[in-house]
Amino acid sequence: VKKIGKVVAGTIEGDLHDIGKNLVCMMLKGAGFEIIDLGVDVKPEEFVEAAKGAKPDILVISALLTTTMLNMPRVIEELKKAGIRDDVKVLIGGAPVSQTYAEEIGADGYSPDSSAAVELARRLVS
Ligand code: B12
Repeated sequence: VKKIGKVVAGTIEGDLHDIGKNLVCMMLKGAGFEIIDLGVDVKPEEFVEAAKGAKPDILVISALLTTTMLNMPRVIEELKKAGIRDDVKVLIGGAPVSQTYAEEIGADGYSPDSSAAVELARRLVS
């Protein structure tokens, strides 16, 4: 499969749920994205370090807890502090997350499931 983009993925700090994130990664890989999976309980600073190092097109951030989704905007703040917010698209998802929340925190996109995530990721890199 021809590579169409690079993704750094992870479940946000404090959260150990990874089934949904893994599904999204598998579907993106199948669609031609290179995946760097940081795993679970990923600190905002770790997302930013990976974004600096690997220079992905998209950060995929998952949260399954209403408490840990509140750590998602910290990734966007840290990207801004590092001066690289405009270099990478931020895609968020997970059961408690919504389109409204994505807009509120300034993410570039939200999808309710892994198939829709692939379509959105394709659009974001095209
Ligand atoms: C499996 C599970 C666990 C497993 C996780 C195993 C693992 N390796 O992931 C274990 C047992 C470890 C666990 C632990 C806990 N859990 Co739990 N867990 C679940 C459960 C049953 C299923 C979640 C799941 O995997 N769903 C299936 C996947 C495929 O769906 P998904 O994650 O939503 O992903 C899809 C979409 O959301 C989307 N998506 C996901 N991520 C992303 C990212 C992007 C960028 C995009 C675009 C899309 C996307 O695509 C996916 C595919 O379609 C849910 C209840 C439920 N029925 O949902 C509770 C649930 C999430 N857990 C809950 C809780 C409370 C906990 C614990 C706090 C329990 C405790 N007291 O210890 C701990 C937290 C541990 C921690 N720090 O994270 C609550 C959360 C409540 C809340 N309001 O926040 C839930 C809702 C159960 C409940 N009804 O109370 N849990």
